[in-house]
Amino acid sequence: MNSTDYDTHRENVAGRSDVEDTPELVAYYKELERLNTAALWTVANKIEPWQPKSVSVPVLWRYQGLREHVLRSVSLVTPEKAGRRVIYLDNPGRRDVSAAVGWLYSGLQVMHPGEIASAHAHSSSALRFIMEGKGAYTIVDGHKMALGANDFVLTPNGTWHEHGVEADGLPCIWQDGLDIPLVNALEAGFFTVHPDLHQAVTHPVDDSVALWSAAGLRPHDLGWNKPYSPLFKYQWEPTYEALRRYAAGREDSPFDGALMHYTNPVNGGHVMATIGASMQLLRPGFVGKAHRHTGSFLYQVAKGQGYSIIEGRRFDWQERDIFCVPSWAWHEHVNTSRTDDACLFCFNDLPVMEKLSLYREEALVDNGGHQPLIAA
Ligand code: 1HN
Repeated sequence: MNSTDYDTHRENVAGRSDVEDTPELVAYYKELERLNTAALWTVANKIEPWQPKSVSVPVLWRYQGLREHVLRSVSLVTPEKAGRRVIYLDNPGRRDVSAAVGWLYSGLQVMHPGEIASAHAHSSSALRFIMEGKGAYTIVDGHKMALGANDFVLTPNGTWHEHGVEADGLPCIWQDGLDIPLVNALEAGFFTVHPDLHQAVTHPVDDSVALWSAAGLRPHDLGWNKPYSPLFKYQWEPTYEALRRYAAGREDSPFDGALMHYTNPVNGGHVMATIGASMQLLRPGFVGKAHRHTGSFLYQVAKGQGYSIIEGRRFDWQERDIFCVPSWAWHEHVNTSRTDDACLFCFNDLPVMEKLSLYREEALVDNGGHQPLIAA
């Protein structure tokens, strides 16, 4: 009963539990169970794996195909009835916790011009990455932000937030990312609906960008001691420009090309306490090598086309596709275009892994640093 499928090469070595069932032991286990106890050696190999073995499956969600289903929800439910009109990404290995990968949730939210989704707050941290449309906005604690394609916006833990699309806009779709599965696993989830259902806009539109994203400068007389970034919106144009300059000024990382983290301008750290985010640029023809690390990662293709090999399987992607890399999964990225950059937006649980001292990383050394492909 102790055999596990964790690592067949290293199974049953000295120091690991290896107790065969006998009628006496089975009877003993039953008695222990009645006392709400159990013998550690019956579960030790399972709860102490040699290395992380994610139950999340590598998945590519192709936007083409999914998009029409997301749009169809508009005629089926209203934001008022649904709360949020979202089609979420349901990893086959994580259906029990509604996660897209690991302890991260993600979904595609759609709103039509003139629609508004009411204000609420929760102890989950959330982010949005805008996929298409015109006129989308989010209000966070009275700060309204206008949102365009590839803009990245925060709605941190505890903040009032609501979304809408201006009446003269176009249908909008964005990706939501939340740590709800993690917060639920920690049994720390609270949720409150705003007493007026909507917030007053109490600051100039996009003021967080005006105040907090000046070129390396920080306001003298504005204090900030909250555990998340005071800059709520990271716009695409300056992000892409920064990446291009970064890529031009140095050699690529063999694994990630040019990768930059979105940061809290106050301390240079992650944007929120539990979720980090990055954008990376793969120059034309970039062929990355394989590595693996702890943490769960969801990528959206912000620009370009290529493929990633994840745990020996190739996933071909194009703009707006989303894919996940589970913890400790081998992965390598390739930009198949000879002329254009590819950009991958990513959000992840790195702040959690780092704070808990659980981050580990390893490069693949065999086979020239590339994974052998597993036959489909
Ligand atoms: C939420 O607050 C939003 O604010 C979207 O748009 C998806 C999924 C679960 C819990 C809260 C939003 C969510 C969510």
